[in-house]
Amino acid sequence: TQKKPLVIVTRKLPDVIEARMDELFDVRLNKDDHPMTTAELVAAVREADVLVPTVTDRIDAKVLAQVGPQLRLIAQFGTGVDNIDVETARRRGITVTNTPGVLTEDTADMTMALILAVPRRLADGARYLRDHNGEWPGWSPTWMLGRRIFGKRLGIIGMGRIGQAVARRARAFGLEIHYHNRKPANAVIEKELEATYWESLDQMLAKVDIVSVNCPHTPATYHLLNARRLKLMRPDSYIVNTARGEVIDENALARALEAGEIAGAGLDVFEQEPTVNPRLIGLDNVVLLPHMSSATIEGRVEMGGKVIVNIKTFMDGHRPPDRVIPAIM
Ligand code: 8YV
Repeated sequence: TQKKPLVIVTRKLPDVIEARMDELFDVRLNKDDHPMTTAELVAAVREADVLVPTVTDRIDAKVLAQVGPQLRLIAQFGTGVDNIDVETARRRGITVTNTPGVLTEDTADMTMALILAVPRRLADGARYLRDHNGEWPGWSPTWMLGRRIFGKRLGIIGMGRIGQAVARRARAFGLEIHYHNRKPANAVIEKELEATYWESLDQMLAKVDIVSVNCPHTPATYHLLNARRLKLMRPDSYIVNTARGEVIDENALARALEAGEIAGAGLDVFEQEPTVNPRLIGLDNVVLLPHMSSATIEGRVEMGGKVIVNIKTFMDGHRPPDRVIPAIM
């Protein structure tokens, strides 16, 4: 019988997934679930046939310079692969896969939750009751007023799977859909969503009430929302980000929020995770979440299932379903 491939998993995965992996592969698990240090990562890539990393593992050119000749596959547990230098991996003959699709709806749900929570001050109200031990002055005509969602304009940056799933939800809440993307979505999608395409992000930003970031982090989207672009947004507008912190210049955003140049923000992702910019913590008009948009039990099990299929298909000598093609810049 063929020797089973050594699969090194960098974080603790759902039990059912670990058990299944154990049957199929010679698997080395990270039982105590600590984020791997660079030294541990280097040791892992020297030995593994397959590495299963997550968003918390930086697999850059330095780490890839140390890989052993047996490493042929990096099967990311996650959809975004901005933690991996995919181009360098390709040049070293290493295939990279990810887990697209299975976290689309969960991420879109959390995006919608933030779109509702920030303008309607959901966290503000909840925090008030908690901080005041359940005591409050009682109803008042002018207390805890937020802004209406219905009828407003939503500007989605990145109309991929997640952007489209956000648009579908937002339509049910009476939002008008606008979007910016490298290219227009196909006609069927545009028609279904009655979405307006903006080739110019600058023009869209000046027009919409809520901006939602749903694009990947790539060299082309790094600090896409920089100080200049944030200034184009209206002072009564909001921004939500469930994609990657790096797409927004976080210091510029904190400044704009402090100055009242933007009304509020809902952020599930940050530039220097797990660190949250301290300037954001102090602001009342922001809702901050610890990167949990895809955090459902169902989603994590399906992500693990995809990782297993990708490894198995690759080991059987076929092209894995979720191979990541390095972007042509
Ligand atoms: C994943 C994510 O859970 O899939 C992504 O891109 O950001 C997450 O929600 C994480 O990446 C796990 O690696």
